[in-house]
Amino acid sequence: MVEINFDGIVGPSHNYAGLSLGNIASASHKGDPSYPRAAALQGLAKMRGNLARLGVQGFLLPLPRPNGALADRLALDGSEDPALRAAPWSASSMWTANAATVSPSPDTADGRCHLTPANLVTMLHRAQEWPDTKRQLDLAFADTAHFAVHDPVPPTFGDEGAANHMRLCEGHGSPGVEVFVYGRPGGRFPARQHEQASRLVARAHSLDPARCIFIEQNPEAIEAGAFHNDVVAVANERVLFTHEAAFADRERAYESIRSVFPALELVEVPASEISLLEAIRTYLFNAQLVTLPSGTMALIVPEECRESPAVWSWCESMVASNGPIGEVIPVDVRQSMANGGGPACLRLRVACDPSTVDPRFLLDEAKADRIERVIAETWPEQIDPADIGGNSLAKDVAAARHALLAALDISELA
Ligand code: SUG
Repeated sequence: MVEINFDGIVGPSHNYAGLSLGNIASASHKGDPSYPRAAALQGLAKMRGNLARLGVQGFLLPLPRPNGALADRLALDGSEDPALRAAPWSASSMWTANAATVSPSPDTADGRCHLTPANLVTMLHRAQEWPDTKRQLDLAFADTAHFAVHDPVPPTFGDEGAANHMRLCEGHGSPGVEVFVYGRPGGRFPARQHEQASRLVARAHSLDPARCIFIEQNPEAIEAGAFHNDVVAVANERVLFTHEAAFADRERAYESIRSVFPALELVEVPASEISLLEAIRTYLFNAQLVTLPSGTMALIVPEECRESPAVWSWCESMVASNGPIGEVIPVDVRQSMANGGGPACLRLRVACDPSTVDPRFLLDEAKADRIERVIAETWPEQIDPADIGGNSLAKDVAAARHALLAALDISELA
């Protein structure tokens, strides 16, 4: 059993429409031209790097866009807010950390890996994702002897998937402690993950209640732009890497984890070293914390971290300190970052036996070459805000996705 990262391939309609209230990067890049081809190639380069490092890598495909059914329901006639017009075009499914919450087999009562697609109800452009996401999860994890794919949490209770969920364990194949982090509404920005949604997912996945922990996000962190907990904390095996301002009551949060998982190794970054705003600007915590085959733990961070003197010098001293995180590896995912999606947003972690997954969703070098060729030939080079809604772009975007499905032989999703 290994941990597989399923990265979302950045879709051909990737654009900056400023759709996510409370996501500082999305708001500040609203109206900028986007570069879908470059964005998808950046994501693919990250996948190739991790395939080489970890020996296994999965992917999920872009969803059909523009979403004609949603466009019809919005009664678009040109008089609407441009944000409404842009919603059916969003490539937001690239951030697969929001595709589902995953509980691997050692944690569940029936010994299967359980996945619940996130309803993403807080944001219109994201709420359209789950039916197509579920279709894809049903296909990739079709082996019902090993996987159970649930229906999403019913609306009202917002659920944002793995971005608000962490798992602590001795190794990916050992029983884990699952940590669910929710926000309380009432602040300037929406609290996207509801406590009842987290509790419902834990029950649906038949987790041992004694090994589930529910923690409130710090309202100050949400206010500062941490719209998901994975913007300020990440866990891998025994390690929790977190900003000190991530949780509403940090001492109690750490204590409640330690009480069921005494082996916890906490790496906490104080605000005096890296301010909450700098952590959110650079996305230091939206990193992939992975165990390399050598046993060393590596933190895969956005390039933006290397450019920040405060963040980079902290990383350098962390590596020198002989702590649990032995390496920091920057990657360039700038096109995604400009919409608030770092290396961790772009991947969904599934701990399982790779032979139980539909092999069409697993990457190898030859497949990466094929994907790269399709992107280079068919993904739009640039999208300007005025292009959104146009027929010719709609045709190009749909044709590009179909070319990818054909190249990967996944016609079920056409
Ligand atoms: O939901 N951005 C995404 C970013 C998701 C990041 N994921 C995690 N933290 N796991 C969001 O806010 C921006 C779309 C736009 O503005 O066009 C957007 O949806």
